[in-house]
Amino acid sequence: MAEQESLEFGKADFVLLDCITMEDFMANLKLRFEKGRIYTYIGEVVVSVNPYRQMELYGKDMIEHYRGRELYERPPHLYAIADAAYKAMKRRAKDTCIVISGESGAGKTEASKYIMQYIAAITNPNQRVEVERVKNVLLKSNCVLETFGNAKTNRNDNSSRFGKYMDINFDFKGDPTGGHINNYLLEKSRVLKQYQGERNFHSFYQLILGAPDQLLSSLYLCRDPTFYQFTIEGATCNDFPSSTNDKSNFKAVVDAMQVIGFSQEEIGSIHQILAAILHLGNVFFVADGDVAEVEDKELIHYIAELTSTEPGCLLRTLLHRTVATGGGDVIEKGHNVKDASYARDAFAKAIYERLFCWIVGRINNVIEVKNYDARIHGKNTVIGVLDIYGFEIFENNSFEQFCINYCNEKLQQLFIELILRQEQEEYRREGIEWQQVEYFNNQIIVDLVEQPHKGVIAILDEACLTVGDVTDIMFLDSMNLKLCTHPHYTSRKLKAIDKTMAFNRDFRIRHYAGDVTYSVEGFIDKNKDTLFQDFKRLMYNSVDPVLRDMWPEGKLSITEVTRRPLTAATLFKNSMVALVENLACKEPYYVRCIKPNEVKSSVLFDDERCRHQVEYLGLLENVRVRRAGFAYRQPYDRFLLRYKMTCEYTWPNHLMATDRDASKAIIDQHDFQDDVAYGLTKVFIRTPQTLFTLEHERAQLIPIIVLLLQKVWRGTL
Ligand code: AD9
Ligand code: MG
Repeated sequence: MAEQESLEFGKADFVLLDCITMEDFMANLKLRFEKGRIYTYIGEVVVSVNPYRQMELYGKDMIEHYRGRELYERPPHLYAIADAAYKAMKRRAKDTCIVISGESGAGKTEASKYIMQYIAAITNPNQRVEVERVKNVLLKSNCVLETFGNAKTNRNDNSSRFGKYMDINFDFKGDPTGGHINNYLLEKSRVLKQYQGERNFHSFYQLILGAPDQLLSSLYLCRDPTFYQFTIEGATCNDFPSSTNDKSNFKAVVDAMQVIGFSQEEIGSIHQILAAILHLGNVFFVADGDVAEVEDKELIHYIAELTSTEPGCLLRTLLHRTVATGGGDVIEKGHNVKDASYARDAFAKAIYERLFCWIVGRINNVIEVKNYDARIHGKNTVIGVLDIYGFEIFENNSFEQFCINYCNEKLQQLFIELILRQEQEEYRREGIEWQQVEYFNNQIIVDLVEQPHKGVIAILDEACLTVGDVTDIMFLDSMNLKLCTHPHYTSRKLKAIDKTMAFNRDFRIRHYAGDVTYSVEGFIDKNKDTLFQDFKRLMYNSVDPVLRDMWPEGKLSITEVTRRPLTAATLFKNSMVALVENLACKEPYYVRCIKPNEVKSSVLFDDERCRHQVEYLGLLENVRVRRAGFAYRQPYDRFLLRYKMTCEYTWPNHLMATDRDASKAIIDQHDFQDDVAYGLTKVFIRTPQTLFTLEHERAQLIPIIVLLLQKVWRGTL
C-alpha cells in the first residue's frame, strides 16, 4: 500500500489514478518504467514493460517475499499473479490459467518462464521424488522447445515461432504431478528462408557451432553455417551474439533432453534429422531433358544414411511422384526442376515440423498424468500458461503473420469477453448494479477471418479446393469480390489510388492492433501444405524408429489415400477455437506485456509506440471497466481483519450478528455510505480515495496499538 501512494514510483495500480486519461496512464507507465518498476496492476491484471536488462527481481528472496501473500500486500509482480492463480486453484479447487499477451519482443516468453519458476519454487515442500522429476521436466522443456521453436527475427532475438499452451496438473496437496504442452502452428517456412537479418531456428546453428568435432563429422557437416543454404542468411547476422550462445547452448540442450528422459539414440536421431535437413537444402536440381536430375549425388548418400533410408529410394522420391490414374493404375511421374525443388522444400519443412511435434509429444509422454496417478491422488486441478507469438507487423507479411495476427485477435476477444464477463458476473452474483463501459469489440475482425463461407479462411480454402491451377491472385480477386464492403478489409485492387500498398498482390486488414498489409504470394501453397505421399512412405519405411514414429500415415499407399487433408488455415482455426474454449472455462489471470522501444534499449521509453500498445490492448478501457464499477472489493472477513482498528465498534472484536454488519459499522463511522455497496459476501468500494483514507488511518493506528501492546506485555500499563 505504501507504494501505491508513493509519488516517487507512480501508482502501483492504474485504478488509483486520479483521472483515467491516456495522458495520465502514459505518464504513470513511463515514470514507473524509468524508476525500474516494470510491473503495474489494473486490478488483477499485470501490465509489464520489457526492461531489456537484468532486474534484481527474481531471486529466492523475492520468491519468499511473495509466497502466499495477497495481491495487494506487495508491489506488483508476476510472482503475485502466479501466487494468486495458484491460491485460487488450491483453495477453491478451480482450474486457472495465466494468459500472457503482447506483441513480438514484449516479454511474454520471459514472463512465462518466471511464472513457471515461481510455481516450481513454492511447491513440493516435502521434496517428493516424483514431483521433483515433473518439475524438472517442466522447467527443462522450455530450453528444449526454445531451441527448436525460436529464432532471431528482426523484432526479437529469441522470437517464439510457435504458440505454446502448457497445462500444469496439481494433486490435492497442490504439488505438480504432471503436465501437457499444446503447440500451435510452427512457422516452418523459416526452415527454407529467412528475411534479411533473421535466422533459422536456433537448433541448426547450435548443431553446426556447438557439436563436438566427432559428432559433426559423423553427420558430414562442416563448422560453417554459411556453407548451408538454410543457414547462410542467419550466419551473416552480425548483430547477434550467436557464436558463444550457440556453442554453449548445444550442450545445455543435450543435457536438458537427458534430464527430460530422451535416450541417447533419440538424441542421436534428432541430430541426424537436423543434419539431413541441412544437406537437403544444398541439393540442387539440373534439367535432363524434361525431367530433373540431382546435381551432387554425394549429398543423397549423406541424407539417406542420416535418415536410415535407401539412397535409391530417396533419389526416386526426390525426382518422381506416384500418381493414381483414373483407371486405378499407379504411375510414376518425373518432376521437372521447378517441381523437384518445390517437393524438396516441402519435404524439408515437413521433416522439421514433424521433428518439433515429435519432441513436444515426447516431453508430454514423460509428464503426462497417468490415470493411475489421478486415481491415487484424487482430484486433479490445472494451471494453464499461455505464451503464444505476439502480434506482428513486418515489412513483408505473409500467411504466417496472417495466422499469428488472427490468433491475437482471438485472444483479445477472449480478454474482452472474460474481463467484462467476470466483472458482470461478480456484480450479478453479489446482487450489485452494473454500468456498461464502451470499448472497441474486435469480434468484427475475428468474423472477417473465420466466418464460414464469407471469411478470409473460407475463401482461401475454397480457392485451394478448386480444381486446376489456382493462383494467389485468383484468391485475392475472390476476396475482393466478397469482402469489398467490409470496413476492416481493403486491397489495392479495390482502391486503385492507394499508394500505401505497394503491389497489386496485397490486401490489408485493419486489425485491432493496427493495419497490416499482407502479400497473397504463397497463401495457396502454404494453405494446401502439400507433401507428396511418396515422402511420407519413404519416412515411414525408415529404419530409424524415431523417424518412422513421426510419419504414421506413410503406411498408406497412394491408392489408399482417400481423404483430402484439412488445410493449414483450417487446422489452425480449429486449434484456436479449441484453445479459446479451453481458456474460457478456466479462471483467467492476465499479463499484458508492452515493448518500450524498437531498439531493445533499457532506457528508452518510446511514447508513441507505448501509447499505441496501450490503446490496442484496451488497457484504458480495462481501467475504466474496473473503475466504473467498484475499484476494490474484499470479502467481509478480510475487510474487517484489516480495518477493524479504525472503528470503536469493531476493535478488538465486534459483537454484531455478522461480519457484514460489522463492516457496515466501519463504513458508517467514516461516513462512506455513498461510496460503498454491500454484496452477499463482499464489500465493494467505488473510489480508491475511500480505501486510502482507511489505509492511512490504519497506518497511523498500528504503531499506537503496538506501543500499547508492548506496555501491556511489560506490565507498565
Ligand atoms: V515473441 O512474440 O516470442 O517474438 P516475446 O516472447 O514477447 O516475443 P521475449 O519474452 O522473448 O518476448 O522477450 C524478448 C527479450 O526481451 C528477451 O530475450 C530478453 O532479452 C528481454 N526481456 C524480456 N523480459 C525481460 C525481463 N523481465 N527481464 C529482462 C527481459 N529482460
Ligand atoms: Mg516468445
